[in-house]
Amino acid sequence: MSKGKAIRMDEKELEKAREYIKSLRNPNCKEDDVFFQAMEEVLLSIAPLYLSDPKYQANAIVQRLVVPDRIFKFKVEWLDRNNKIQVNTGYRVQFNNALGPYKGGLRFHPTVNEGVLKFLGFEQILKNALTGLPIGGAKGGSDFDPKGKTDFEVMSFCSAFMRELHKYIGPRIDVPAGDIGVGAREIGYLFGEYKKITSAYEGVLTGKPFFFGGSLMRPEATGYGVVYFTEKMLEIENKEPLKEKVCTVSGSGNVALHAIEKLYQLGALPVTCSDSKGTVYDPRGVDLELLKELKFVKRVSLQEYSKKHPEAKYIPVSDYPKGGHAAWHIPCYAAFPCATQNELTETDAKALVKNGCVSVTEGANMPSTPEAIHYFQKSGICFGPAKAANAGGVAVSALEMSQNAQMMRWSFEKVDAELKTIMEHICTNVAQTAEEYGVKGNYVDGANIAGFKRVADAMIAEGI
Ligand code: NDP
Ligand code: 2IT
Repeated sequence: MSKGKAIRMDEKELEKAREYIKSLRNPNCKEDDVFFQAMEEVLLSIAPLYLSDPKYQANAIVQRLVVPDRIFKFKVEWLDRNNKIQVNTGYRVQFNNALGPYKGGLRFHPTVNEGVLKFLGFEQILKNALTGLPIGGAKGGSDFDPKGKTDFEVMSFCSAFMRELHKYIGPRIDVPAGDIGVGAREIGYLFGEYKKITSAYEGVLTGKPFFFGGSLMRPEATGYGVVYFTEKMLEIENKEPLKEKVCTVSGSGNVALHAIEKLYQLGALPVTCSDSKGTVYDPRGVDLELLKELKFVKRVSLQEYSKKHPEAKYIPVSDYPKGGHAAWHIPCYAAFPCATQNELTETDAKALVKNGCVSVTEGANMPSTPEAIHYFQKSGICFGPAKAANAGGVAVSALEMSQNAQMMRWSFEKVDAELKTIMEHICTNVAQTAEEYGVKGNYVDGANIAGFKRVADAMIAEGI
């Protein structure tokens, strides 16, 4: 039951808030579109809290929260397989450390720019706050594309990237990890270079391979956590669990593969996966072992899937529904966007709802457009937003930091149990916060308010 704390903005106030957000941006900077998309959602969500307590305004929390503490931008010069010099741009956005050392992944993808990393860093602040663990928010990366590169080239790039990045990070300062294009291989090379430069064997990166300091379960954590979150959300919302239900998943990277793995473990039937070139629809259930081989070992396109399973359907991007993604047009009980930002549009949301989908949980960061989220909420289906639902990855990263600091290693079972507890706690906290602030069932507002409150209260207590 609502505790009556809710103070909603009327249309005039909403317009004022939108004007304020607009005033912060340079309209010529298209790069910032995704950052402002993320910021607008948060600022509109937190109004009931912000308006109910004058301390947030008195301490200029919004104005301070939307500006990163600092952004490093640097040149990365590296040698390719032909000994030719290549040049890329590297970044680290240290956004906010009110709750702990800066923490967040590194993305290596040609679409990386400052705007993308500001959006990811901003989301990371509230996500990390929701875990309840002592970690601040950051993000980094490069426009380097690991696709098609040899191991030597990836190593050469990672070493060059770390030659700059090491100046800004440290186990109590800023602890990067993986994201798109950065997995155990890249983290290994980055760690090796950091060690050579500093001579320090310390937990400066998470997502390390297990045999030199990584946590068991870190590779699985984001995908498993997304599914744990969904089970809890379905329970709270009195919906049937995932067992025996058809599920659709996008992506075929770290998050997607482990979400699929956990769905199988719970007796569900994941029937799709995708990459940047197309979608596989296998009605008997996606062949997980084949997927792992194609994506983690051979690193090839999903088109190869049909060679072993000619009966599965492969839908190239060119055949996608207009304005949409093929995976979301296949009937399912629960959907899991796990590839990238804005991959699930309003067109897709309408198709999902029309086909009877009951729940959507975001494994990727901000995969649903604002219009799609609005449509889900209007339709009354369960919607688990990224910053709550995919927090399992960074939560286990924080557990890796703990293990490194203690010079200890925990068992798979212990980390898995911790992860499940953390995800269930995040889900319950978000649902309760939404109810408390008069928006019962709205997990977007619940997550933004709960995350913001923890960060804002710390910022106030720490002063300027
Ligand atoms: P990976 O690099 O392992 O996989 C990314 C997947 O998404 C690949 O299947 C890739 O296809 C696809 N993809 C990437 N960019 C695009 C694009 N522009 N259009 C279509 N498909 C695309 O990354 P992760 O699985 O680690 O990350 C996936 C998402 O989850 C990201 O949003 C990331 O920020 C988020 N996330 C990751 C966490 C982690 O622990 N790794 C934690 C929390 C969130 P292709 O192979 O063709 O490039
Ligand atoms: O978006 C994310 O939460 C991540 N890429 C994981 C960050 C981390 O520090 O483990």
